[in-house]
Amino acid sequence: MEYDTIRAVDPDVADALEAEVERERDTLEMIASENFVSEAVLEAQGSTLTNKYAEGYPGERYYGGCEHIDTVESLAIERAKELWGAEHVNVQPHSGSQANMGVYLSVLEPGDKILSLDLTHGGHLSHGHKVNFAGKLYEVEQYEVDPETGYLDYDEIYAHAEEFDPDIIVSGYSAYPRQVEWERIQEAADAADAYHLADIAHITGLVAAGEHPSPVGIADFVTGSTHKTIRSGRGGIIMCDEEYADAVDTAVIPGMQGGPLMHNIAGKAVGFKEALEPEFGEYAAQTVENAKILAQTFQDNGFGLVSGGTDTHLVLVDLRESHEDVTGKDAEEALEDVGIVLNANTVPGETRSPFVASGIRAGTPALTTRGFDADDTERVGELIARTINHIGDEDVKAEVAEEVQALCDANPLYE
Ligand code: DSN
Repeated sequence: MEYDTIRAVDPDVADALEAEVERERDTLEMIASENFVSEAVLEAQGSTLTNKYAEGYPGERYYGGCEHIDTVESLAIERAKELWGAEHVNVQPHSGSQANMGVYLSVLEPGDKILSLDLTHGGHLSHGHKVNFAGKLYEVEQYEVDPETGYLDYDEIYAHAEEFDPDIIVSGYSAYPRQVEWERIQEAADAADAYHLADIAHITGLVAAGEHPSPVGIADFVTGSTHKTIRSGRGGIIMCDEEYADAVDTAVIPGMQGGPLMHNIAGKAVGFKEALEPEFGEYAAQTVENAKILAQTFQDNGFGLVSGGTDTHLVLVDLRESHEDVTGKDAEEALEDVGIVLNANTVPGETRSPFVASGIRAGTPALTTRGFDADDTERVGELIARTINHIGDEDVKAEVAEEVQALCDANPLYE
């Protein structure tokens, strides 16, 4: 069999792949859930493991020829245990949403009750939004952040849990800039005799590095994405105590997924090895420091922030406080025009549609991976503020775009 390059086989896709590398190089990537994996992780994900079916788990597969697959999956599991300290780990979920589905299927019946944070307050679709499987299969009530402070109101969550009597409480969020007090959520779960799922999708890397307190050992289940702050192969992960191991593993396969994406699991194994190196701790600390600098720069430029700042890798700007007529979408588009990529985001008390939204969410994981330090990040914050303050001004747009390119050139990516 002869092999050809993508360029030879499919120039259209080759063009798009090359254009994407250029786009990643020449823009400031500030979507809080994105990151840049190493070339070693890319190599693992592009490997022949994509060819292999391996339903089952290491040592117990439904297919032959799994000896190398077993090595890779076992390494991913052992490294994950070392990173997060969990008793049991399942690295097969195809995504963070799939990880949450695996947990629900392991301990809930259709019609059971979920208590989770509202999407517009920082939650996630898979925590029970009505358009999502979780909202269709289960009875869901949602808590909100305190409208005055933007912080979680743990007393309110406790009272809500006592009243609603949920079967599971979901903590862990997609747009919450503050540290989560896992014990306080656990108290509410205990009061309702409910399970507690902590979804650390966004902060897997921060938790592994000790930059955010860990819910492992507090919550019954911890789920995450493996390509966000932890910067490994794409997908999801479930962690739990040994007592739930069989229920979780059975829920994932045969309960919900077929063959594991072994090329992605190889990427997880490689990324987890990288995250066990001391440099990863420095990276995670710099990611949080950069987010704090970004928050301060926004505030110095008159922008309002949900919760007034950040403890994590992301900042949530409430544009209503400074720019009544600029929507999140307006800001997202103006920023993309100058080469700064982030997303419009709903904010607590949102009155616009989620496609338009009144806020923007900005994250520092990807910029920090490419080497952005405190000074670079302050400059980025100023460029964002300048762009939003001068939407429609072509001179400002050209000046900012030039500075964005200079920052990208000074911090090269995938050379
Ligand atoms: N899409 C992710 C995020 O941006 O937060 C969540 O799945």
